Amino acid sequence: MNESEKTRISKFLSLVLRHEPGKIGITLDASGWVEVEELLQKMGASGKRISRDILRLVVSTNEKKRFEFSADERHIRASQGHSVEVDLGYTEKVPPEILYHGTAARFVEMIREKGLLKMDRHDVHLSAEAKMTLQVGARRGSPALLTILAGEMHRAGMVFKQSTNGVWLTEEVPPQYIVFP
Ligand code: HQG
Repeated sequence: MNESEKTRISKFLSLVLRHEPGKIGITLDASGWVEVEELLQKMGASGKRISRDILRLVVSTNEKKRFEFSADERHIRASQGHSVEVDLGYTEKVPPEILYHGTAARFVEMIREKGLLKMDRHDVHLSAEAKMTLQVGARRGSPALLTILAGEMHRAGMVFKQSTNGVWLTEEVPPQYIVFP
C-alpha cells in the first residue's frame, strides 16, 4: 500500500471516528470506541472495504498515532480531535512550562482579542513541539506560532489533559497566557 492510499484511509477514519460516524452508520460509545468488526463491515458496505491487516497497518504507522485499539483489539477509537460528544477519560496532568499552538496568521488578530477558543472541537490543542504545530498552522495558510505559558495557566488553576498520542488539551487559553510572534 502506498503513502497516499494510507493517508486517504487515515482521513476517512478521522472523519467517521471523530466527526461523522453516522456517515457509514456506526455509533461511537460514550468513550469514542466502536467495534473493529462493525467498523470494517460498515466501511465495506459504504464502498470503502479494507481488511483488518490494512487497518492495523494504518493505525500502527500513522505518524501522529491518531487512532488506538483497545487492549484486546476488539475496539478502535480516535485518540483526540473529536467534534462529536465523547468523554475520552483522560485525567488531569501537569503540563510543561511552555507549549505551542500553530495557527494561521490571519487568525492572530482575533486570538489576541479573545484568546484561543476550542471552536468546533472539545478542547484547544497544544503541543510540546514547535515544529509540528507550525505544520498544523500551515494547513490554513501562512502559519503563525503561538507560545503558550502553560505552567502559569496551570498555577492559576486551569486544567490540562494529555491524549494517548501526546496532544495537550485545555478548555481555552486566555490572551494573557499567549506570547505572540
Ligand atoms: C483557530 C490536527 C480565531 C485555531 C492538529 C485553529 C491538532 C481561532 C482553528 C488538531 C481562535 C481551529 C487540531 C479565535 C482558535 N479566533 N481563530 N479566538 N481560537 N482559533 O482544526 O488546533 O491532523 O479545530 O488556531 O495536530 O488547528 O487532525 O484546531 O487554527 O491536534 O490529527 O481556529 O488537528 O491533528 O481549527 O487542529 P482546529 P487545530 P490531526
